[in-house]
Amino acid sequence: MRRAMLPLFLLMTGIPATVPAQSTAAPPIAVIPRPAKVTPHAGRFTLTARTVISTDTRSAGLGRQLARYLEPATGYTLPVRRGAVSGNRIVLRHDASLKRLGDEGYALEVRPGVVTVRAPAAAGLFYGIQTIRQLLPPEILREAPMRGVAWTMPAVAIEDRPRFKWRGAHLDVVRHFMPKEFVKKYIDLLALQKMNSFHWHLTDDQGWRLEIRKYPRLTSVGGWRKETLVGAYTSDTAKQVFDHEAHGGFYTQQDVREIVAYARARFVNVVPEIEMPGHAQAAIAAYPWLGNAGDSVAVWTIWGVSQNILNPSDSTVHFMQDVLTDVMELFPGPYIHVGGDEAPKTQWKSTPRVQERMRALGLTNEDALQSWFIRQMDDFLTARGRRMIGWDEILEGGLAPHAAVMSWRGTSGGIEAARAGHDVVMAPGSHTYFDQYQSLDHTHEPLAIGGFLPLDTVYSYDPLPTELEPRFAKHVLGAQGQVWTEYIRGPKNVEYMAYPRMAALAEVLWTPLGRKDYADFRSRLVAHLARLDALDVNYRRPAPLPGQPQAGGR
Ligand code: TNX
Repeated sequence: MRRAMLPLFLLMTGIPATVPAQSTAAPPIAVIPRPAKVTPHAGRFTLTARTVISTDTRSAGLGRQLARYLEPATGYTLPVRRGAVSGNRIVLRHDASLKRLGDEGYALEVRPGVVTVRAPAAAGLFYGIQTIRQLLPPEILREAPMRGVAWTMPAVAIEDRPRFKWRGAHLDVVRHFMPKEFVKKYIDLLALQKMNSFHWHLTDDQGWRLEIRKYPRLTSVGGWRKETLVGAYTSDTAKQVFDHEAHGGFYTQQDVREIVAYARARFVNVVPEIEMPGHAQAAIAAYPWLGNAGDSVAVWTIWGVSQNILNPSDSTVHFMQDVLTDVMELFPGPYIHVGGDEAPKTQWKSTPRVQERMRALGLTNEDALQSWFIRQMDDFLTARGRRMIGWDEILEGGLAPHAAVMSWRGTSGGIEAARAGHDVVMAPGSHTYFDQYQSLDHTHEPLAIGGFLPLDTVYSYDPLPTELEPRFAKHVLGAQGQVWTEYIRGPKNVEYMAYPRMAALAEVLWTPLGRKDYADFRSRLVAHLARLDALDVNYRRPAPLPGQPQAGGR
């Protein structure tokens, strides 16, 4: 019944994209995000079966990665050799003299016969490789051999480095579970666009998706919900219709190790999110003593903000710290996200045990109690060399200086946090919530949560708020795009909501402010959409700009 409500084209999942015609409208250097400095030259480089990849000792692994990227579509198994080689070649070299380009910057020279990528660090070489993938025809990204394509790139000199260091994308795998293989594809796309942070929303009211060894019920019970609300949310229970289908799934620790290693090989850091004290009903369903209500609750089957939140007892604190112990073992990155958003205090107010606890801790209100709870996690993580990050509500009631803040309720939380000396990741709903509609005409769009966030609005975003005093700017690490999946039921729908908006955000985060230009982005997007076609990404075709032909290969 619920499926019948969707436009037909969304049901056509799994159908491979048609081979795009070689784009004619795209400019020759159609790289997204736009590089900091581009100097075109005459001539072209041609990749052949005899091209050799030449590396230094440290970049041998990246050389093999480049060879693996190029092999499926070309059918060439390019040799990777250490040291100097002659003939048609792609050269990867660490170069300390390019320190000014920073840890992620690179210099790329494409000349007839020779391509050279130089960078002061491995991440820069990796990004140079991503640029090479984009300078070649879009078909290079296909998984099957492509006959009759000339594998050439325009001669050019590029010097490039990112504007922001946190270039992120979030994915909610709770409201709808996303298979491991898709998570990898999602990460691959981020890397192609030089994004480097994947925020994995793993727990919430509607499910717990991460295996924790000590607490198996988190996944055996918390990993599944009985059914799911159909259609748009209504608070009128008489009008709520359910699909009567169990929904769930979780990632084993082995799955997580695999994904983290996969991301790491693509210079993407994985930030796991374990929600507390709110958005935790699935954990309470698995272990009812974590809650306040006494009687057991089920994994939630509707959307919104649940009243069931964790109790602030010592045993609950220890339980969540145990969870974080497994999380730290699985996720080696510096940041651990503890949620902290939307924790209604109704139950804490009406539960005598919680009120007693509050008084015993010398706290005057429930916000201070939440702050205390979060502090227990911060101390725990900080003592183990990690950094806590949470949604901007963690600012309310005070926050340890080391903690970082993700600003979602507009940018004011982020500004306040930066002024107070906290590092901040901007994630305002107004510009970075990709669960919103991409058109005002909803009749041709899949059901979404609401709102309207078109491509040009995403592109217009500047993570550095004009009202923030320059001396605090260093605290703005960057921004990220959110994909909440209440109304996004699977991979193809995720792609539809995330693309091409994620490509616009990638440019917001990488390209120097002075080089941002929406019309120019749109002309490069033509080639980029052909890349997404080659990768079988179910993007939403953007509305044509006035006076321009329809973009995209489909
Ligand atoms: C608010 S943003 C939430 C999520 C929802 C989202 C829907 C945030 C920290 N919490 O639980 O999925 O809105 O847009």
